[in-house]
Amino acid sequence: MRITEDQLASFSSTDFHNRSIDLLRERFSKQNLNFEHVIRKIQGFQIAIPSAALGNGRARNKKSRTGGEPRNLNEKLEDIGLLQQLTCKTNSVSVYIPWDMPEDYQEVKGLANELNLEFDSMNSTSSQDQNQKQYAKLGSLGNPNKAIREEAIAHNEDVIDIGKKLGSKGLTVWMADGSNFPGQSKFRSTLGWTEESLREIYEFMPSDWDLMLEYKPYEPNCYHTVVPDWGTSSMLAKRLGSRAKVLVDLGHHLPKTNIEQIVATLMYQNLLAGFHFNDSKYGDDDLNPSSVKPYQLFLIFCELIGGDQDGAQAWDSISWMIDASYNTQDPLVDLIQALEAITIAYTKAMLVDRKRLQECQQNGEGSQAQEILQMAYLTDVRPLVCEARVRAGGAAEPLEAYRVLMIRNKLVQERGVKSYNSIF
Ligand code: RM4
Ligand code: MN
Ligand code: MN
Repeated sequence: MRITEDQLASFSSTDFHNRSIDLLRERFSKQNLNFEHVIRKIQGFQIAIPSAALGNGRARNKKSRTGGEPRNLNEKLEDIGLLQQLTCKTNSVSVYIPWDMPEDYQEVKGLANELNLEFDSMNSTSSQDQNQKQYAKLGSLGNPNKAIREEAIAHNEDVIDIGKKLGSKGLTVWMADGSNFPGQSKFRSTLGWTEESLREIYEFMPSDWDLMLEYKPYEPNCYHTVVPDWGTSSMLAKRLGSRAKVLVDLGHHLPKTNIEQIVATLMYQNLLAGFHFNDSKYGDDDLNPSSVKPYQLFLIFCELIGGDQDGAQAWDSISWMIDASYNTQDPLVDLIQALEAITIAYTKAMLVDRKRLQECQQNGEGSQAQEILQMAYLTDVRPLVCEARVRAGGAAEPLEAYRVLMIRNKLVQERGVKSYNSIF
């Protein structure tokens, strides 16, 4: 289904919105910030949706079916099309293989074109619940058994071939490899095999592709993970070559880790591939971005903007994707909230008075630096995000529009109550 322009326009901004914008304009001129520039930046910021997030799917959590779920990649594209119409915040899909195999390439590409959607990086899969049964014990690309490693390499090469046909330009690799008992696995050997396998995949990639390597401290293995942290991931990326970089999934850190510092350090080396946005309380919880630690997300964006402005690593070289799991609620509602939350964090970070902050940093001023950050963080930027969206043709309040237009009901009518992608 598609939403008509009239329907979108019926959710227009209110008087309250206009007054809030006037106040923000005043604040901008006091701070010497260019209002139009910020609006343009918000509009330009686009976040990819993972094909795996559009149904009540994904491993780990229990599922409660919403109904009207997309049954194949085409229907997933249609869902992202709806999100884009409402929010103007997502113009691409990141496809997981084998979960979302394209059936008819011409048809999929034609549909994406019609919906103005692009294909972001491709994702291979490597854990035991994802169709490759023999990885279960000792992993995929780092498995001691050469035949299994070769199968895992071939899987990644297949994913690249599929991505080439779709017009993607990157491969994201997350490895579930590791072990559960001390002594079960020889650390150096597994790491070496992993590097060799990754090198084959890297060399197989077209020259205009990037390889993005995730890291994660534990799960599914509880004793040792082959690529547990950003240090190991960046070491491997550097050894592979300049088109390999480190992907930061916000849920892949032990509690209390300073993720904003990791981001700064990666940018320092031009090694930041991009993000998988989500939030977490304990581990890889796949909660919605900003639902638990919104200040952390704000601080991460402060580093991203700073790193770009200082010339460490260009903003445009970084890719943005949501990687959260929607099992208990309507995934489209969660995704609208996620897109909004990420954009809010980014917008707040643009309001930081960087000149004054730099002076504080030069003199080691803690409390003033804190005040500067809080001033930006505590500003309600929702009217700015709304203004940018409405000007781009989206709905003033996407969630309200989604509910009032009864989009889920219509999808249920179209696709049925029990519709879903059977691979989960
Ligand atoms: C992992 C990681 C990957 C995702 C899998 C399903 O924790 O976040 O990006 O593809 O989960
Ligand atoms: Mn991830
Ligand atoms: Mn994850």
